[in-house]
Amino acid sequence: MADGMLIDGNILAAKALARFGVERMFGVVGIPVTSLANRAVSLGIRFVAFHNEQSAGYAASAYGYLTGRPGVLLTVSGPGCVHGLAGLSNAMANTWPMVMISGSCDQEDFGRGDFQELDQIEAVKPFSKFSARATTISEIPSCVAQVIDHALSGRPGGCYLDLPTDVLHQTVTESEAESLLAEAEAGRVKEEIPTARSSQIEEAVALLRHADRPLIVFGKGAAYSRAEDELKKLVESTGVPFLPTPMGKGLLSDMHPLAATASRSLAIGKCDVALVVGARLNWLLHFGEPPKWSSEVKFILVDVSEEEIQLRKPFLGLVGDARRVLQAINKEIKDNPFCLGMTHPWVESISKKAKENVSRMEIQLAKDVVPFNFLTPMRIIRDAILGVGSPAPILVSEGANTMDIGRAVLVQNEPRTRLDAGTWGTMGVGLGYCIAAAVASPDRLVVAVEGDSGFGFSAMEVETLVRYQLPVVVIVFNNGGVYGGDRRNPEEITGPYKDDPAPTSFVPSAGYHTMIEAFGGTGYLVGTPQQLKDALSESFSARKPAVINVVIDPFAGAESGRLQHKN
Ligand SMILES: Cc1ncc(C[n+]2csc(CCOP(=O)(O)OP(=O)(O)O)c2C)c(N)n1
Ligand SMILES: *[C@@H]1O[C@H](CO)[C@@H](O)[C@H](O)[C@H]1NC(C)=O
Ligand SMILES: [Mg+2]
Repeated sequence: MADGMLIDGNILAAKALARFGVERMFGVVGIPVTSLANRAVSLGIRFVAFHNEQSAGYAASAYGYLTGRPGVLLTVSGPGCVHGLAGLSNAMANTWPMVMISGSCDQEDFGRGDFQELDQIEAVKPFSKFSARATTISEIPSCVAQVIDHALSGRPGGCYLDLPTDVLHQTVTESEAESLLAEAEAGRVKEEIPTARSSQIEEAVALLRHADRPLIVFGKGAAYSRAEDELKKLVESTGVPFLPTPMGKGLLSDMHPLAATASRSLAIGKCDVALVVGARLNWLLHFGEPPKWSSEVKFILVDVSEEEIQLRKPFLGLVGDARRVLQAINKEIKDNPFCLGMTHPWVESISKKAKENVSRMEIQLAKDVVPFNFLTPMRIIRDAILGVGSPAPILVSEGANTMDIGRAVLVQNEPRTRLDAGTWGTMGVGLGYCIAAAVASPDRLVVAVEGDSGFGFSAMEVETLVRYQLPVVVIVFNNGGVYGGDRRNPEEITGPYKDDPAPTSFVPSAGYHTMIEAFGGTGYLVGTPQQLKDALSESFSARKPAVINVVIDPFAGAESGRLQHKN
């Protein structure tokens, strides 16, 4: 290319993204970023175009979690940026690496009511860990490098890059571009991940060794750091029972003999030392406090963030990458091993309780209840997923009853195969997560188990599944609304609108399966075990976009699922 050839900001931004390792982008195009998307495609980046930035943002966040590289969301200015905040904030809540890039209005016209004008740097502040604006074209490469690096550094999270329209239209020569890119690359700093001191590792091992009732808890932070092999080594060499958080499920198989998932109450209520790895002591773990936990429990907290340790004030805090800290712990144990054994009273009591809980559950699961309750179809789905074998499908799940019951029944055997509503309990993540999973792991089938309300938040993206022909099967538990049927006492509802449908109710018997048919995908309407089995077996082997609309008794399940005390 001739040295004098000019390239604009869109091209330079695309070049910077490609050069700094971005392989996938998610978004919605329009003025002023359409050309950025097209240029990115020409440079080998796959751009997945969505209907709505919310879903695209959720996809970018999940892609970051699954791959360990930031997922990139591209949006237009103003409303596009605002919709994208859903993804950015969810990435922060889940501590997943993500970069949102938005076009913004002309810098000269800012403050005069320009097209889609918004102070986007201000808007993203509460929802991001770092943001940058390229104020001239020459700043684009270094800004791109910075947002990518910050998203991954320390505790991962969302970052934002603002690209004003005038900057996207400025030009530099090809050779100027090259030197700007090289300079930005040279300026990148490889972050040093802290690792706990060896005295702390020794203390942690001593605590575990001398505990009467030790427990290992791990979450999606451990999954993100790919700590599964070290966790397996630790659990199996010491015989300490373990409890995964919902998205920690699968780091060790749910069917492992030391899994305490089915004796959760006993495990957290009675343990005296808990090694918590890559999981926060937030609401999901009852803040680590009584009455769910013993007031005597000593927490050993392993977290990549020093602030998290300061916030929780554990008995012992180990700052560091989960995998590396576990590596050090395993090394320390190896010199002087200990193992509880399956006949240790603590291990035995955990395993006894778990067996009781599981057999109680299995009796309920074994029944074929029609009209469907939650358990019968969940058992059939569990068996169909297990029938796929390895590599296991990635499970996406959202809803209240549907997600809570699914979490207990569906089995995770491989790491990072579960994506759900997460730390924020966010509804609407479903289709975005499905698309991210399919794009991040093309060898895996993706299966979504969704409440009908949860599904509705992002249902239009079934068209995106069809357009890209992604191997995603979406199963909708259709109980006619949020939590299911209208459970109100009619006498309590008065006033001129008392005959309106309940705020929790949707159109009964909605034909969700026909939505995907409108775009050429396959839809199934099922109400019996055999119909569901047939739909699953056909759609799982076809590996083509499908929606299975499962008719559920609207009065099965509970109001607000498991979280009744929070309602
Ligand atoms: C963004 C967002 N909006 C609203 C809610 C409140 N909410 C919690 S669960 C839920 C839907 C539950 O219904 P459904 O998905 O049909 O599951 P079901 O309990 O019926 O199986 C809603 C709206 C939320 N968690 N997130
Ligand atoms: C029974 O097992 C399920 C998951 O399998 C779990 O959610 C529930 O908390 C367990 N019950 C008790 C009392 O531990
Ligand atoms: Mg529902």
